[in-house]
Amino acid sequence: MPRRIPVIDCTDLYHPHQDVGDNFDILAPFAMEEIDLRAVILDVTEHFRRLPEERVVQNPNLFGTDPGGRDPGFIPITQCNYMFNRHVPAAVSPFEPLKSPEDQARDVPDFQQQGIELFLETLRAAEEPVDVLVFCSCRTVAAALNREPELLKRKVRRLHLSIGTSTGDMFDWTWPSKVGVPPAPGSVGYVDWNVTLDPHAYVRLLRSELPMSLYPCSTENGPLELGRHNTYFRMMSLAWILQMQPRLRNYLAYAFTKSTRLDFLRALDGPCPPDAQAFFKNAKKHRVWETAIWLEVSGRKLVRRADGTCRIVRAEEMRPGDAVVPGQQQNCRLTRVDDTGRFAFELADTDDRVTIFDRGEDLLGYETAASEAVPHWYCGFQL
Ligand SMILES: [Ca+2]
Repeated sequence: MPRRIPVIDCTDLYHPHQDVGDNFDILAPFAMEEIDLRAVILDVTEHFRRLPEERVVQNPNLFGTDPGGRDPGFIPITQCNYMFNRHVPAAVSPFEPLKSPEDQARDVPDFQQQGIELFLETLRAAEEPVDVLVFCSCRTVAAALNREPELLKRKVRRLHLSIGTSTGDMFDWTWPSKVGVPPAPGSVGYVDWNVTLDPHAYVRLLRSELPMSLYPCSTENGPLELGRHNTYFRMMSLAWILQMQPRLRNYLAYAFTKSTRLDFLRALDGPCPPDAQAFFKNAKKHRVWETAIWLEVSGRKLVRRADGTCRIVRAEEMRPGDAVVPGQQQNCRLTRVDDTGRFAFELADTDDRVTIFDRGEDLLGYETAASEAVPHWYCGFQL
């Protein structure tokens, strides 16, 4: 058994889901035996808890039509702990954005400080530096950094930020009021969703001295465009989920169909509900931003085999003739970070303190490979 990689996973995982991709993605660190998942920070934004008529402040950059009525994803995390027989702790972030990049969030209710405390406690207890993955806002990590900068300097091996916009001249441009997100393709200067959730927090981390790998979600045209430096790809079918290990399949059925069953652990046993079977058979699209991060952290590779099939494999599973599909981190230098979370970068040869995802120019090749390999990877997950 190789060294297990200690990880803290920050995710805006909700129940019922806001982006079901987070419910989908959290299976990966539980399932990969080389990943030692030490804690989950549930990133919560009050906007998505409230019903539309309850929202005092309308942020035009977040879905105004979002139905709200959800809570942090304790149910999916409990389901994962139950299925994988683990006791990974989870705690919530503050519910509102930081008020400045220096904010320590000490004025929020105690309940909402638990994520920051869990994050700091997990680092203190770690015998070696930890990889910190952020698939949401940077609120908890930034507040923790503001509280204990020396601790993070010693105990964070690297930040992996699945956030941001990869390209474009986006500076000195402000949102017109009443512009919804995501804006139509072609609109100028899209600021990524996870940045919008908490701009000060992202700016704080970008301007910090911590080692970090950047995995932008969006291009300047939005989150649903394939670009050289963003991680997005589409899967065109979910029928393969019906081939997964039955409990894992039922977990995804519960999440995707927003099941209202109160016996949320028993719901993982037994056959797949008919409505979920129909949903998976008919689903035509699933959006993914997270795979590149897990490949980087685990050291696994996305390969195209000699026979043309694409798989996610461990280094020792590589075969002669396997070609690694481009999608690695490249050293870079941040040349500008503005107060809204926009950044500019240039690729650099030497310093690897900051790196950025780079999948080259064959964007459809990456999507084809990833959308074939991820289902095989997930169907191999065992309990
Ligand atoms: Ca997310």
